[in-house]
Amino acid sequence: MDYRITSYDDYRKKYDESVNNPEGFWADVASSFFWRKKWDSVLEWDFIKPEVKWFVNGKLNITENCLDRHLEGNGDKPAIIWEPNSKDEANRVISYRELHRDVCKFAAVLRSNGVKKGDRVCIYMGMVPELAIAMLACARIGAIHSIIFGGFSARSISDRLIDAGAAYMITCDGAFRGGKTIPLKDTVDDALANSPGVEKVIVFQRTHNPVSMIKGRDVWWHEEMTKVDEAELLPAEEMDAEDPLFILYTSGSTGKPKGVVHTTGGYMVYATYSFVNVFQVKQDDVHFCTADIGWITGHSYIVYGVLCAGCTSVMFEGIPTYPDAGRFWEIADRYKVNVFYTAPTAIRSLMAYGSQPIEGKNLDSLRVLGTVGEPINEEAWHWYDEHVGKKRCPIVDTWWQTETGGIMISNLAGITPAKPGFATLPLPGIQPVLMDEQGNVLEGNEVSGNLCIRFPWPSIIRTTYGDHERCRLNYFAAYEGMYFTGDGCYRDKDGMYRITGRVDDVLNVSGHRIGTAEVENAINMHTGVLESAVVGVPHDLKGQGIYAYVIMDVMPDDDAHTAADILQTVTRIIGPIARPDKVQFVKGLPKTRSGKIMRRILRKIAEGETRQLGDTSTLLDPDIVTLIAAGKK
Ligand code: 7RM
Repeated sequence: MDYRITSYDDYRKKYDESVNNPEGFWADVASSFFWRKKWDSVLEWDFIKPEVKWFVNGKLNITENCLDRHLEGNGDKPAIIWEPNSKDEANRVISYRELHRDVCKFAAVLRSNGVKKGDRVCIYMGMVPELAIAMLACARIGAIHSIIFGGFSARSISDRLIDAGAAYMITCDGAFRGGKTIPLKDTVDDALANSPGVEKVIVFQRTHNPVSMIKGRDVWWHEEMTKVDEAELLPAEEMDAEDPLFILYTSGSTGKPKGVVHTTGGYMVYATYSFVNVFQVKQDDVHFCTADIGWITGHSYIVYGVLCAGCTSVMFEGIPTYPDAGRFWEIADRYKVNVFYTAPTAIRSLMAYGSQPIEGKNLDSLRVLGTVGEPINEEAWHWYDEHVGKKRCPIVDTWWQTETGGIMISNLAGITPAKPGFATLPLPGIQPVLMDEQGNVLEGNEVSGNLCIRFPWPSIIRTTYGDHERCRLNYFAAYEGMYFTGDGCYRDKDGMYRITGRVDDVLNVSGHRIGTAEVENAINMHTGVLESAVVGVPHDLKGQGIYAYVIMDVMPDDDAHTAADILQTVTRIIGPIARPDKVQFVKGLPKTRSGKIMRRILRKIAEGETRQLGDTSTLLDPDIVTLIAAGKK
């Protein structure tokens, strides 16, 4: 890992080099990976089309980098340490050699069930090692995985299955989460009733709750695995650097989630490079990322980046507060975790339990702490620093997105300075710019604007699956020749970046991205709803809460009852993460003459502001604002 940044001076030097000679810089980084064939050219790009190709004509398989490469020197090292939901169940420690064997075996299972290179495979599982095995097995044979977070509804699954044109699914009978058993297979069955394109479902048995297995379509994971010859380890498919590795759906400002496409070579290089540098990991480090693999954070920093770097990844099935709020700290002590990476929302929820669950825990193996997913408030930052890091662990505040594949702006642990509330400085290779609404670059410091990136990096989004124009419009059309992040940002006097939140209609609830339009569409499906408008409101634990204004054809007699029914509908259509925190029934919505909903006003009212609502003169019916603010129907 000779691309590791070792000092502040080295950071400055590498940053300059990455700007002045990006191709040379990235060729150096990429050289420390295993390629079946080296690239012909490092980069071809055009942000207008957009088209970006990294390591052109390079050939590789990411699983050879994650697994085979480590077998000789580190075959017995734990690749994954799995901590089950229940403390009464045994953990699992899976060495690189065992993981390699299981991935090869399951890859053979996929093949024998008809999966071919380029096929899309949807995965809907809980946090069990077999989830990592399933994704790596797809990568081994060149199938494109699309993981769907286990909290999504049947409807969300079928939307994604159809969009991805997936003929294969991998799931579990159920998942354990805290005190609950979640019937994943039942949800998949509901989803498949609306997406007949799926031919095969492979079911991993985790919870042993009864499930229905459809003849010819559904097969058991454990039965299929016994049919594979152990001795014959499946060789990896040779992939082009630009062959898609995975699709991951994420919310945008329209109602329909987009399938973000990442490709093999660039994603591998950047996920690993950012992992090594931001967390300053050492060869034998134990890394504990608390995200779910169903989100990009889990893809990059539980699976691909961590395994590529040859470290040990702790994978936790449960939730931070089960059976008590000391669970994370117990895991950290038990496995001698060196790097701990979580979200501000988790820190805030644990803060609420006070320092008692953390007292008596050692935590002296911890060396680096990280946060991701949303801006971290200063109170949470200091609590994390004092109680978890004992004021001796650097905290890295890592800003990035599903679309960026890896961490873009962050301090590097112990190398570059931290500043509470600031993601601080871009990694070498990343060129952020702030733009004003008119499309001018804001030069200099102490400025706020829309955050764009003006030069490609290896793991930039390549397309949105099945709709390239959508990718162009969403990310490359707002500012010509730039990638637009959708985030607002401030650059302070020292050139440090502070992410201020989304500037589009995307909410960030407990670090989960949810489009207001998505929630509105779900609400509008409820009987009797004529129209709705959803806005985000500050929320102590979740960062942002969801506030819904709803117009019914007949005003309800019992608001609470109807509101509860609507929440039920949203849960059924999207999933529990999208449930509004508050539903307010209204007679109308504040709209401009052109029919645009003035969300600015709705946000203020949701925050409890009833007087200073700003200019309402452009509204079609200004009186409606007074009614809404007064809570009148
Ligand atoms: C990794 C991930 C992306 C959105 C992004 C931001 C917000 C993420 C930070 C942050 C402030 C951070 N992918 N965001 N990290 N805001 N500070 N360190 O979260 O695609 O699910 O979300 O999350 O708004 O655009 S994501």
